[in-house]
Amino acid sequence: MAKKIYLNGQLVSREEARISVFDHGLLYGDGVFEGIRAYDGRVFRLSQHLDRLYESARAIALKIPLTKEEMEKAVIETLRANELKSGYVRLVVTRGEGDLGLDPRNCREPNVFIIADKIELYPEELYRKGLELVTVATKRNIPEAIDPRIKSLNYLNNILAKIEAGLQNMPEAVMLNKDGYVAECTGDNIFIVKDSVLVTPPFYVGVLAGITRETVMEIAREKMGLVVKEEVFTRFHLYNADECFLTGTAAEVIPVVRIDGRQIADGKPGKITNQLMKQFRELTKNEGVEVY
Ligand code: PXG
Repeated sequence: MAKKIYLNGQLVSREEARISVFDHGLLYGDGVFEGIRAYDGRVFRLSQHLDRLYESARAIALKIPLTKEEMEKAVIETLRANELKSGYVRLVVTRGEGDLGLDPRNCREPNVFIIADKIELYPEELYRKGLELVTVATKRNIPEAIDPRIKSLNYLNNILAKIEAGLQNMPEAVMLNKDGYVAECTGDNIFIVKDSVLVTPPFYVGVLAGITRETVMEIAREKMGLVVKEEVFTRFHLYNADECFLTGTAAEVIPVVRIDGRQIADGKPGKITNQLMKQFRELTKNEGVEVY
């Protein structure tokens, strides 16, 4: 359990880490966050996570009261204070305390907090056998309303999709965009493999710019010599894919073997997926900002 929480420049106990009920992060979901992982004393792709955090903040006109360098130090400090070598870091910046009106001009100062804790790993069996997905009726937010590239505290869109999957006893949901193109899952990006080419939806479909997505595209191109395309596709392409997998900070690379009751290829995790899983895990051991 997390012992020390970073809260606005100080490391405090769990009991002391409290935020006002007037914080607009809570009242309106007005804020941004990051989910980051540390592997054996190294923080994976920290600068990419911080870049995304600051871009999300800028998109919602939220000025983070720390420089990126200060934020990087704060993340490392928090991991050290919790004596964690491997784990999960949740970095949150809220609009701060305001009044009972949504106008952010009444919020004087953002609240910044960082939680470092053990990561709840998915059962290893899922990586060997693969996941089953179901397409849900809830569409991914349209970029013209709330751009899914903003990693904001307002996750109701994804939570509704997760609820729908859960009602069907399915572990994860495929979300389409308003035009019916495949977008992403509730907390992971999606890829298909067809004729040895990797395809993932482009940003304009309405997806989060996943750091794991980016890492996997890099591994596929540079280490495996594969062609990777960012192209729109539909459920037809999902059902007829040779392989399918999801990417995300928590899940890393996880195979998908069944979608909407259709078996994908032979129903077993694909060869390229297995190689990517291995290469990804290798990379997490060899790069990252050192904590100790
Ligand atoms: N799409 C969405 C909607 C996400 O929320 C991803 C894709 C994958 O992005 P990364 O950068 O992680 O490869 C996410 C990531 C959590 C949690 O605790 C959520 C995410 C990541 C880590 C933890 O719910 N979402």
